[in-house]
Amino acid sequence: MTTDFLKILFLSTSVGQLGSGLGGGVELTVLNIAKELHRRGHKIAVVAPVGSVLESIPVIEIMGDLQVTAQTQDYNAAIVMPADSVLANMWEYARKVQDEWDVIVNFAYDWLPFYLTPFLRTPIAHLISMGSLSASLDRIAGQVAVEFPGTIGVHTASQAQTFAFAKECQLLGSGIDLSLYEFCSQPEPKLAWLGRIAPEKGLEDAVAAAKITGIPLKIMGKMQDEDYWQKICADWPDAPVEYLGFLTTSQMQEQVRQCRALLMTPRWVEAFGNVAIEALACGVPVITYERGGPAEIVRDGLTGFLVEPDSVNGLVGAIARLDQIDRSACRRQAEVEYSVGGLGDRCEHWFKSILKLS
Ligand code: HBI
Repeated sequence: MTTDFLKILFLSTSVGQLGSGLGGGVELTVLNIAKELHRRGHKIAVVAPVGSVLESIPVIEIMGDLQVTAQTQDYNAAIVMPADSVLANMWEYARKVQDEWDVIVNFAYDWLPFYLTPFLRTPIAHLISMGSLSASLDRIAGQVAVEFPGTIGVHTASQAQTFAFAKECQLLGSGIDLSLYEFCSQPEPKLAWLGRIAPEKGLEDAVAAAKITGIPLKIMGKMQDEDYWQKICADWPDAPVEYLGFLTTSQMQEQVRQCRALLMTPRWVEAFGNVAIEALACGVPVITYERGGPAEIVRDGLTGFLVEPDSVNGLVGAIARLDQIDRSACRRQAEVEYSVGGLGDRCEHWFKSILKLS
């Protein structure tokens, strides 16, 4: 192995095909890290469920049944492995080809990849994409954090703090290709909400704020929990909201850039909140509950507002103060702190430290 160029095998999330939106922020993270490291000359391949697409990055498609999503399970639920588990099949493939790769990077938030770590020869880097959700993952990841120091990566300090092994975690932040997001200085009188339509994202609060302020809310993201969406529509029949679907990055930013602000209403400790930096990159201020990753991203009063968690009135109060925000400061923060180049630097350093090359 030359220390300049690494051969890196990515193992994707196991809950959906890359490109389906079921993998939430991890899909964008896998794409951005893979593209940036490939651009730098590293050899990259991504192992993912069949049907996955990742622009020009080579994808090894694996058959099998998708994993149950961790956030729908109880904290003490037993580990669920479908009979023909795509996750198990992905790791069977990785075990077979491991000697062709310098490092394997796991993006799945599941017990199996952590359990398998001591059984493989090739070093494994685990990028944990959510805060603590299950006793089984907390326990097995804690064992890997002790046995393989430095191999656990997370996005933010508040995400790390949800785990007992917080101090063992590498903080990676996140990053996006800023050239894909066009700055807008003159917004229209509307608000945006982005994310998987699911209970942990607290969409109902953003709908309530739209109803109170009378400002139209544009909702974009994967329709993950239809019943949850139907209940919001039933509870708020005349709120000025419109669901625009699960859009491509280009289509999404075309909509978001025209908005006065992005509302983020996480009920859980959002590990990062890629949608926050996507909005900032368009010059769009972010109004977010002061909880988890987004609270570490938004500069209160400068690039958006931090609001008391679960306070709809707090959202309404922040919306009334949006004229205080200089939209170019939002774009500048994305450029300084959340470029894909910075993310690439942090990942390169992480992988090389695991391989004891730096
Ligand atoms: N659940 N079991 C499981 N495995 C994952 O990889 C996973 C998940 N839930 C959500 C998820 N990944 C991603 O949407 C988030 O990490 C962003």
